[in-house]
Amino acid sequence: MSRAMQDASRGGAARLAVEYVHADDPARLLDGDDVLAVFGFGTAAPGSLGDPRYLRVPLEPHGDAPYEVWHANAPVMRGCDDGVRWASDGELMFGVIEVAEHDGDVQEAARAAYARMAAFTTGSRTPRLLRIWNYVDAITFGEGDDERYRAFCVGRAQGLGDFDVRSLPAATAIGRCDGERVVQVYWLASVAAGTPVENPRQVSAYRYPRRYGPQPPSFARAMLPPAGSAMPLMLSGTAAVVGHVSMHDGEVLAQLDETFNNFDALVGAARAHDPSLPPRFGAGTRLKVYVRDRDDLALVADALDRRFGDAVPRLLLHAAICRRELAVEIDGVHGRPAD
Ligand code: 3EB
Repeated sequence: MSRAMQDASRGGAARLAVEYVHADDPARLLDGDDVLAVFGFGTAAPGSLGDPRYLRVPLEPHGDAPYEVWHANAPVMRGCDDGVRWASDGELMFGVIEVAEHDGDVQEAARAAYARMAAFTTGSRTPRLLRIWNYVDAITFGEGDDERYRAFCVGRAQGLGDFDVRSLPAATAIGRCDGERVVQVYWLASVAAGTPVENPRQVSAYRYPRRYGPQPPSFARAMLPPAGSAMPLMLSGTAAVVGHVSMHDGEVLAQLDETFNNFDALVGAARAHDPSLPPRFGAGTRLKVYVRDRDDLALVADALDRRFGDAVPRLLLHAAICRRELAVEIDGVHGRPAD
């Protein structure tokens, strides 16, 4: 059977629901046998709960942070293999790998993380990468092609090996602010392939011109889930980039508006494939909002309150964006309210 026929025959059973939940005892969030992953944010969250489904993301939240919980189909299996911590329900896999940099060599740490992830997922029942998150310390440190984000992009592409840019996963690459030189990569993979979506207002990142570095960033702007699955659209980290150019340098609120203009275009492109997706963000949307300057967090929170009120669950995090002039970036998921 061809890969495509296998995908078609197996696809459709995947389920993913993303929730933001307040909890005094996060260990209880792991009780459900449909729980694929739980994320805690910042120093107030536990570093480990002795379960590979739990991950602390080292970004400080603004205000009282919820935990992020991914529900899939029960039962979820889990394990640790050669540095990969994983959980899977047979349709979807959550995986995480953390690689310490030696002497600040972020390129080599990224290469090693991606090579391990690629080998692990390719050899699993869930070989199709849908979505990847990357957390890298001091992401805009260094000048020109020595900038750490550019070195990360080189190592990422090396670790992926031979790849077709048209099947790259959606992604976020964001700067942690805790001084730990550890490349943290976590991902969602599936049995059946999703459909990558590009943004008509933006040049595809994998086609960025040379001025942004020797290796264009390897990601799709969004990923539609496998056909027939009960999963939201997965939105990559999105900022005030129009074409390939950063807009509104120094104006965080103008960048926020531009980011939502980009999301309107991206959701529009996704709706051409799946018209049942709501055209606007709402109760089936979850947003993670990354803000570079701590002093801008309250300003951005207020602007989001004015834009959405209580209609869109969201989480604000203090994090460095991979271009210095970008003050805000947002990623998330977008689906029908019942998803
Ligand atoms: C941009 O539009 C902003 O390198 O994986 C967003 C999402 C960005 C993912 C990545 C980078 C990445 O270019 C930066």
